[in-house]
Amino acid sequence: MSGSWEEFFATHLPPTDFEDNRSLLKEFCDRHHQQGHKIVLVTSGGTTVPLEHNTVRFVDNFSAGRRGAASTEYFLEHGYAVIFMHRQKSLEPFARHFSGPKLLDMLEMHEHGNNTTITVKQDSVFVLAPVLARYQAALAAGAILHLAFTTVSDYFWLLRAACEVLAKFGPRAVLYLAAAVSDFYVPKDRVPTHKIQTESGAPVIQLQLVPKLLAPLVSLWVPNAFVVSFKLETDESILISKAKAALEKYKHKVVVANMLQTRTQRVVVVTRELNQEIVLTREEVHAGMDIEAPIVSEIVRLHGEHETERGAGGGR
Ligand code: PAZ
Repeated sequence: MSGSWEEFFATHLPPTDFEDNRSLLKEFCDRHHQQGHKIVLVTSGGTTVPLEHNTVRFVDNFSAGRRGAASTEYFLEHGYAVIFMHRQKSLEPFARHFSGPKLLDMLEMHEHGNNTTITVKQDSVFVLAPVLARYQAALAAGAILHLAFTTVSDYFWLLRAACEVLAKFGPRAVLYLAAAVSDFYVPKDRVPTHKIQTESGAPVIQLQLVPKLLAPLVSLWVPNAFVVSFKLETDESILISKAKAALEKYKHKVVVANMLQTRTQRVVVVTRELNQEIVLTREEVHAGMDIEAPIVSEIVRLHGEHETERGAGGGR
């Protein structure tokens, strides 16, 4: 039991907004289940590992949440209901197109005496309008649920709660686990309550391995769902062997393998049968094309095959 996922849940309290999120998940999933929709859980962004309970410092990682935010938009286009489970303040679908000053640059202000109006610059309308239309359509259809996490423990609790409500979708559910979840954490009993002080010198912080939730997720929580995990490496020579080893170990369907530096231009979709490379050309990169469009198309195709294998309509 030591170091196991059961121990992790037994020793870490759920986040304070957990019950609210559980209700939102239940309402969202019940509605889409009744309507016979396909559903995908997209996880996105990095997790933190707090070094203090009253957290001033934490261990974090590079993930911006671009993969999850962009993929969500493409799953919506393919008609899926999407649970977008993301790191607080990471990129979000639709809004990602206007991060930083981009949105402000599209606006102009007009002063008329005491009245001020703000309009979109004429040459920005063609950029803003299609994104706004897709955003409003997703909202009007109630097709997207946003849930936020920060720490690795928050992520664990939310992921398990999402699986509880997704199980009834059987093979109609996709889990697209693009978040960069920390592999290490500081066990709760070794996290000091208050800000670590400098007087006693540099702290020695012993990290422990995070239990791999993919094991219970695939075998116990959502055994019929179509599970896609992601594998990030910085050494190309081990990328595909690690992806294959994950498929072998956890027995899920697909690993999307990517390298840190080239993750927006090249991925390999690894299944038991095939390694399929998806690469954007230089022109496509310059034109601002998202690699997530072809990734999601391929996942949707493979999900269709999975549904057929497991019996269409299963879990309804
Ligand atoms: O979030 P982002 O768009 O900056 O990066 C995406 C990614 C590299 C985090 C994702 O594609 C991925 O590989 N996630 C899993 C990382 C891992 O645990 O190996």
